[in-house]
Amino acid sequence: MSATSAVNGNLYEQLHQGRTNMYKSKVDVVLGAQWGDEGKGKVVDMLASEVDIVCRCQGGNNAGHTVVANGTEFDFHLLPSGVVNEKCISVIGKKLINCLYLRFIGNGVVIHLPSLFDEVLKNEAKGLQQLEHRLIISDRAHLVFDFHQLVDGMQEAEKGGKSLGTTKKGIGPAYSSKATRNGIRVGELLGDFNIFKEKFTSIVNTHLRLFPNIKVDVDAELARYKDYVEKLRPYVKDTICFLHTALRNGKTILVEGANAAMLDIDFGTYPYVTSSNCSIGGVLTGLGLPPQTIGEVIGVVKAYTTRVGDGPFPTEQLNEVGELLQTRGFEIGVTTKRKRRCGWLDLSLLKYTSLVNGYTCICLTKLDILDTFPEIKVGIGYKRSNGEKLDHFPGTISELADIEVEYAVLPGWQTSTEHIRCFKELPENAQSYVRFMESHLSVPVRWVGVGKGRESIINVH
Ligand code: 2SA
Ligand code: GDP
Ligand code: MG
Repeated sequence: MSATSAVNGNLYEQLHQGRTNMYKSKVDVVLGAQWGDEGKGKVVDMLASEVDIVCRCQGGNNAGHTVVANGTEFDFHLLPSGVVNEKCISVIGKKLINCLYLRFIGNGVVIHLPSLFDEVLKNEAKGLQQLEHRLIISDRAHLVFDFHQLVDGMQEAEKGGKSLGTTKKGIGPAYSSKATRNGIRVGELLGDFNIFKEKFTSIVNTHLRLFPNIKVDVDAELARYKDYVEKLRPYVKDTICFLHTALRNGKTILVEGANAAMLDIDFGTYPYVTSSNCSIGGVLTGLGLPPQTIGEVIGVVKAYTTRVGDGPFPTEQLNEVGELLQTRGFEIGVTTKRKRRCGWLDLSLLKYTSLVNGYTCICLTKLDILDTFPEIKVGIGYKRSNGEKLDHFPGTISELADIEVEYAVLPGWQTSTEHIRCFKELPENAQSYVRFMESHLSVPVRWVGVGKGRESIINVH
């Protein structure tokens, strides 16, 4: 029956009219479009100088985001990237702190406290100041304990040749505890310590039943966590109200996605994925934001493809091309120091992650790494071994094992692009490479990265 009547008119049309917007600003999002390490840290740092609050919404210290500012290299794992922003004025409590933006760890993140405090100390030693006034942690974020990390290592060892290649930072086991409702949140550590003690003992016992070989000194751990309580307290807030108030007051917010769409627990190459939603959905659930608050969705795409850890990788080059990409691109994991696997750009994969994330623009990084190649291949389609063309990204590992990649071969430019700052000054073949990708994805490329530093960026439009 139609919802149109003489009295009420078309109810469906009315539903879409007269929407009010209570927010003065939007949340812009930076997301990894491949298997991670696309250069999200650099993009966040580049944009952070214009924003008030930078947020992490998922993942933990499995992430490794590099920022090179004024010749100093910073690596961030749990802290959102970005170095120093002299512009912004942030309201903290009732004080106005003039200078440095807020870093925000949302409810969707899993936090290993010893690593967080190490990271804070390390960055303070490198010159980042006043983190205690500028870091806000959600009371709903879950804790990663050392035993989660032991279990991560043990699960990997048990899988033998079929391991996932995790970072062994305890991410999967911590999200498992969350999903089975045995996890412990930051807010619970700051509450009644006897309740924390009870919950901690119980969660350890659960893990000992499943993994009798792990060693956990419960008393020593409890003493360690008791020490963290007062250290942690100044950072912890109800982050949901805080963010919504900031949006109503017109504060600018940038979200730094960790990992990447192809590592998303739902949309990635399951089970060779991480344990969180690293695509746009994780931004909403990991910070408590409604969809209408989202502004730009910036997909960060490396000019070729890399993957660290195991799992399918259709355009991987297990040959001198892959080796050259690895060495020229210094493709080494920031967290685990593992060599990253390398291959050509894969547009089938990017079309898929673009569907899921809805990129409004792209930042293409590491174009300079392709500078020496006489010809460059780009994956433009998949077909099955029986010749059938695929119009979607396969959902299972066995289907992925059966695909062949169709390539377009583009001419290289064989000139250094590192010093170039204007799109029109890029060699013609480099411009064509960018335009080729843009036209296949129907998403504008807004920036092109040609070096590690903040300054090594070309504004395309
Ligand atoms: P986990 O530890 O449970 O999240 O691992 C599951 C899969 O997710 C991959 N993964 C990553 N891939 C790329 N970069 C990541 N961060 C580090 C970096 C990685 C490093 O920035 O370089 O240092 O090795 C990251 N974190 C997780 C992981 O390889 C597994 O395939
Ligand atoms: P993230 O996890 O996405 O933040 O990326 P990582 O920091 O793990 O890895 C990206 C690496 O590429 C870092 O070493 C960056 O300094 C570097 N990088 C980022 N953009 C560029 C670029 O345009 N050119 C070059 N040569 N290096 C870049
Ligand atoms: Mg990384």
